[in-house]
Amino acid sequence: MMKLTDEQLAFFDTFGFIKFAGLLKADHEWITEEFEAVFPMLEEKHDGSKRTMIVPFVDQRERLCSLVDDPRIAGIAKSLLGEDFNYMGSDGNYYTGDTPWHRDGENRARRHIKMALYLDELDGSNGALRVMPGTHRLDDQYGQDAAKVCRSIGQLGIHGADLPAQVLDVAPGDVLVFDHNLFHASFGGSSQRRMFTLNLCQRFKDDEIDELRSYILMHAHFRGEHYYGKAMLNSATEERRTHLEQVDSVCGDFAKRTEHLPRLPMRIGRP
Ligand SMILES: O=C(O)CCC(=O)C(=O)O
Repeated sequence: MMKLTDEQLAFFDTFGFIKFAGLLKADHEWITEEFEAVFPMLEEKHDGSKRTMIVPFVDQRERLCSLVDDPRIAGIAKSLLGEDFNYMGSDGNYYTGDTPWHRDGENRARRHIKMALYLDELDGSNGALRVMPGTHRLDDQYGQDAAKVCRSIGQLGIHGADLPAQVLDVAPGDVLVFDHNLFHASFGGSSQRRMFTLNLCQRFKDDEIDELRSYILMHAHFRGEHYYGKAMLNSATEERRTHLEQVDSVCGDFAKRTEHLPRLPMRIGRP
């Protein structure tokens, strides 16, 4: 099982991201094949006019699900989130164009991270992810000031690509990991930029279960009793179950209490 060093942990704590160059290089071929195998489930083909997204993504294919158990991926997750981290879902994308500066969340109670796998070589000129180091520190004055600048960028007359940031150039097989609180964006991408994510977090404490319920509702890929896709649940080992159990139990419980309400659809298709 991979384990992050103290230096890597300090880097992540300080800057809010870390890049693992070449981590899954040997697996790039099958990962790309599996990625492509998910998209035919959509009736509409990606035509480049806007982003095409599938949620939950890795949950659609057993082999992609196995990434949650992979000792490199699980090792990073355990180092950053603890042995009993939660798998919180994933999205798969054919992006078109820019992604403006944003945070994926504002979490104070626990750490939420995203692992992003881009399947093509990218740099600052063609849509590589860029991050604003340190902005994950929500209560730090810098984090607050940076948030104001990012949100008022329209009025400032500055293009997002001109804000100070770290561009994370990627080659196939690299894994990018960042805190959901971190400001991130991408500019100059083509209409065929391929990427998928894994979202993971620390286990919710017993008195935070209402917050978990809200998270599940907000992310709206809860169907019937389950938040996860069939392949994810059916192929789960005991070890993987540790990372699914908290969300799945809340969904089961929630499903019973909301039987009379219409079910939320699985969010498959275009955002
Ligand atoms: O690659 C991109 O355009 C942005 C990715 C992103 O914002 C995300 O995954 O949260």
